[in-house]
Amino acid sequence: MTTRRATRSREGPVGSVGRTIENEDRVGDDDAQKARAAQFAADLVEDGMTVGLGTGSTVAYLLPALAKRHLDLVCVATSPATQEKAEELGLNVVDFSSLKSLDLAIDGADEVDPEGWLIKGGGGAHTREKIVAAASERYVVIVSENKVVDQLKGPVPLELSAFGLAATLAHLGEAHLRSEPPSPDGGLLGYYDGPITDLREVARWLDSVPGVIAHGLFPPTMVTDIVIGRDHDVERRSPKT
Ligand code: DER
Repeated sequence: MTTRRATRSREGPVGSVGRTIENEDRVGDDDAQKARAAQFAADLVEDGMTVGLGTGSTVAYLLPALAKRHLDLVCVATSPATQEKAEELGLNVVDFSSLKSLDLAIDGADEVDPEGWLIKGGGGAHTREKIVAAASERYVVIVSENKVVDQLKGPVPLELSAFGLAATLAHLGEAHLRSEPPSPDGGLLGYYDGPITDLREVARWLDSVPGVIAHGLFPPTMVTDIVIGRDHDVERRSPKT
């Protein structure tokens, strides 16, 4: 079987939730790797925890693995799709408006570099994912090995305010809108297409543009564990902070 490249589609994550770890032999290599990483992360969760649930095709393997543990958890979801699936599986999902912090969050990523910088947001949920990551004591990133790169390539997902959109795009220069519906919070989804050689500088600059609600560069300081699913095992890395 061939290993597929990472995709940036909003389709798939929810649809693939039915693929469980038991039938991983029947799915592609990267799916089996995602399932393995997801199972490893699900086993890190302890009874009584508050847990942030990410979005995407890797998290789609996490949800059933977590539900099967029948733990007493309070979960928050980073997207309506995750919320719907988690609730279907019997996980207790609450609104993320009153919890001040979370014990643990688990999420996928589009790209992971050797320092632990991430690109996220291929699924359009990076604003909520970043809020959840920042509120979590421990942030575990689960990926198949094709997500691990020597250098982040981009483009960098953006969520943009509709107000002043033309001015924001002009300010960003190399950026474009995605032909996708807005985020659940009403922001427009786009990509920053410019060079991202100096990640700290690009992240700082994108943070400084008022019309950018959030961008998909997540620094290593936000990440506590990177769990890489491989063909026969998982590798757990700590980011270089
Ligand atoms: O959209 C996102 O941020 C997702 O978490 C993405 O980064 C990972 O999605 P995947 O597990 O479907 O590759």
